[in-house]
Amino acid sequence: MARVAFVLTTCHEFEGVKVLSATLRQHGHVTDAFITSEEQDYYQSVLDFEPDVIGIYATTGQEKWPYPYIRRWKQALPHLKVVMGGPHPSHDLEPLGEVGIVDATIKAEAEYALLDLVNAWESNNSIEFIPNVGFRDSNGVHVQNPIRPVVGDLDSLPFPDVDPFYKYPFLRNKRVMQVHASRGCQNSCTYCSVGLMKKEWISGKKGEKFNRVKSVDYLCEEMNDIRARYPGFRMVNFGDAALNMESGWLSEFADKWPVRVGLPFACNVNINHLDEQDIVNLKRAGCVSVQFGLESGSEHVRLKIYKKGYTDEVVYKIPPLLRKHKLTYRTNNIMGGPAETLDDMFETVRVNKRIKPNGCTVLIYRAFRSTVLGQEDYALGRVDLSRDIGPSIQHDSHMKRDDRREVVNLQKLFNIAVYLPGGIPLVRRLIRLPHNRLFQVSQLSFLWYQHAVVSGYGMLDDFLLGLKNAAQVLQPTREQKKRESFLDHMDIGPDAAL
Ligand code: B12
Ligand code: SF4
Repeated sequence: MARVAFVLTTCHEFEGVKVLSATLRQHGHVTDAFITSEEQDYYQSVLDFEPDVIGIYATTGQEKWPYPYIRRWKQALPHLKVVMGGPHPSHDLEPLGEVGIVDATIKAEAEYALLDLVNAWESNNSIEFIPNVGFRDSNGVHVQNPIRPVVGDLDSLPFPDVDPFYKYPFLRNKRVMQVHASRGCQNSCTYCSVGLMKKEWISGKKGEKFNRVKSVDYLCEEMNDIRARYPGFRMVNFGDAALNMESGWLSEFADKWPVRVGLPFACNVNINHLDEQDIVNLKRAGCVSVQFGLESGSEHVRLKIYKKGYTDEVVYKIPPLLRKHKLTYRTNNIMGGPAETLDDMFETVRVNKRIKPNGCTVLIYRAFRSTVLGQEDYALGRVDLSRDIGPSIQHDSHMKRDDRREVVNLQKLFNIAVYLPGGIPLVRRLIRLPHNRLFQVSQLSFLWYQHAVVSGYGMLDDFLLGLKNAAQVLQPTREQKKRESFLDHMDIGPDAAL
């Protein structure tokens, strides 16, 4: 029996960690998760747990924050092993360069790889042949083992383990519970890691699928298992790329969810695969709000650069149907992608005005090496390597652009341009001004209202969540130190509704 501590700096219930924890517990190990904002003395809390293994979940840019803690934990617990998983080490073995800190990485889905690794460390066996694992060989060379197939049947996994998260009063007492019904995505947008995941994680063998859904029965049982212990939740937010992942699933869901669970919910949808009957089913099931990625108002940028797959026809067809069935909807938008001009970005404003969403989330384009477009950006020298903008896609651009100031300001003032009468000419002038806090406060206010009221997450919960992640999500970078702001630290994933 090993003791495994997951260390996290974002105040959120992580589906990946929940499932890893459940799998380890199912096999006799002891697990817990530690969120920086929720602990009085983070170092001591983890130390008191006496872990044998520390697991770090890392997106790119968010891998280094626990290193100073780990140095101290390793001094106090000389046998301690550290593994890093998640999107960053799945595409980059660079963390293995942190000799004395990271002992191994895991690429892709980690349920059984982590179990094998923990078992091997516990019994002092070699980790060299464990599929998915990355390690330093005896010459110090970084080796990535081939990966095993992704979990084929999500129902074969134990229910995600919420206890390590709901031990925290803030997470268990908030209004909205975070849940996942699926893995994968129908799209392969070039700015998102999903495209390369599909290529690298799926061998092409018959029966192997990247897009998978939990059965409706499993999902309802999972929910009722959680609610039996944590009855306070008033609403569910599905973090999936799209709840309409598999044809036919929504109809069964609409039959069973209201009877067996009965909580209202918000979710993301894929508008290419959404028809009126799906919208009726969503409504019937208790959906109150959906979110989808428009990303760019320019059809050229959306289809050719981002390969989003949504034509203008679809973009204009779905919103009236959502309004007809009284579902509120929010769009996700990106500012400052490669080949996108300021006029294209104002086209994104205009399309939003036309399709009348109840809210617009706006992120700044960031080139990740784990994406098709990001790799192209680095190869073609479009990224300003001298700029350290931290991991966020909320506050600044690291692209080489002459109009960077305008792009960053437009992201902050986007909602004013969309919702204020005469907003576009006003914002066209304002974006030439230096960055300032007023612009950030404006963005924050819209975001807060849209999350809290439109999507139903609750004013106080949403405010507190923002504050917690403001303090804890990111390590300050050189530039953040210069102009630290609450908004920069809001934690919003692309197409992942908060
Ligand atoms: C839901 C979601 C969110 C949610 C929840 C966060 C989360 N990561 O779970 C919220 C809204 C909070 C969010 C925020 C952000 N997100 Co987000 N998010 C997603 C999304 C859509 C699904 C993630 C998910 O739950 N999948 C289902 C679970 C079961 O899979 P999983 O999390 O990958 O976990 C498996 C493995 O990764 C691994 N694993 C997970 N944890 C651990 C831990 C250890 C120790 C080990 C060994 C393995 C391991 O095993 C798990 C089970 O198989 C993905 C896109 C995608 N489809 O993957 C983007 C994605 C992860 N997000 C991304 C980004 C950029 C962000 C933000 C940085 C955005 C920002 N604010 O600037 C923040 C970062 C916050 C954070 N700490 O994660 C990027 C990461 C890209 C990269 N290369 O780093 C992704 C890949 C989308 C993209 N643009 O490509 N996000
Ligand atoms: S951005 Fe969203 S829709 Fe596009 S591939 Fe990623 S998860 Fe899917």
